[in-house]
Amino acid sequence: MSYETLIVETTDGVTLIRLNRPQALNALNSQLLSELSAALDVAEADAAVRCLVLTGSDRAFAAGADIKEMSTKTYAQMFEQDFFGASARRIEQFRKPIIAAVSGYALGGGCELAMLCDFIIASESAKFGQPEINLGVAPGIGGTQRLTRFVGKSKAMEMILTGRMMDSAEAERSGLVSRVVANDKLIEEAMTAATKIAGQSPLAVKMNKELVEAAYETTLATGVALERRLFHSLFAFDDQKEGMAAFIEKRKPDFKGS
Ligand code: DAK
Repeated sequence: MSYETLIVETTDGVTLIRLNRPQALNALNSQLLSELSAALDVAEADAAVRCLVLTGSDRAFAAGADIKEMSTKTYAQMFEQDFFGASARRIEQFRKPIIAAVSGYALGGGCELAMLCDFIIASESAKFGQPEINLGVAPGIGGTQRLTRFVGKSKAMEMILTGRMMDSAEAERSGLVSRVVANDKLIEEAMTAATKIAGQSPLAVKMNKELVEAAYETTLATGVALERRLFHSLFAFDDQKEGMAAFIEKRKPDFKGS
């Protein structure tokens, strides 16, 4: 499949997707988001793909939704087209892990896109923000909800109401990103993490992902009960026998996804 706004390559079970609209700092327009959904469909259907890395350029992960595309839209058009709704749901429902590797600006829809991924690795140059207030609007792909869950009410409220950006050190301190790496090591570090995930049991990976996601959607008691059930169910798979036998025999496991 070929794309105009993405560069997609797969190596050793990991698909690396690069947002590629450099002239607009990777601003998210309808074409880019529909190509991203198509690339996710391809990756979901391919059993050889076990993990994804989503990245941008050194200068920008994505500087937000494309303001030039959005500026003249009417309420009726936004509502009727369910603007960005389908693309956001496609990412939310993607079952394999996606790591966001963020350098430069991750603003507005770009920050929201990074937060839709399963975790974020940032480079030292990363800058996160929800500056929609400066345009007289509000975040529209979950920013008010997800940023608040990541960094707490006070910091989220300040960032969303003032449009202030957060640098990578602050983003790590406040729990928005899992870690910060040198600018020239970003892709290498993200690919190393993704390759590690790609070597695990794909069944166990999906169940672990679902369990961590459930922590945001359920009560503690319900989440813990779900975890116990899924833990039990993992004993139905050959991969559990293989993982534990490999430990006992002091060898590397060979997970088959069965
Ligand atoms: N959209 C379109 N073009 C953009 C852009 C954007 N978000 N950000 C940058 N560009 C373009 C610039 O217009 C410029 O293009 P030319 O003028 O050269 O043609 C080029 O990228 C380079 O940008 P600058 O010249 O501005 O570069 P600087 O280094 O000076 O500044 C900057 C970089 C990132 C600080 C600045 O470009 C900037 O402030 N950009 C806008 C950031 C922003 O406001 N982002 C939030 C956008 S609003 C919804 C879903 C989602 C959303 C809304 C609704 N629904 C589901 C309903 C999301 C909304 C947003 O994300």
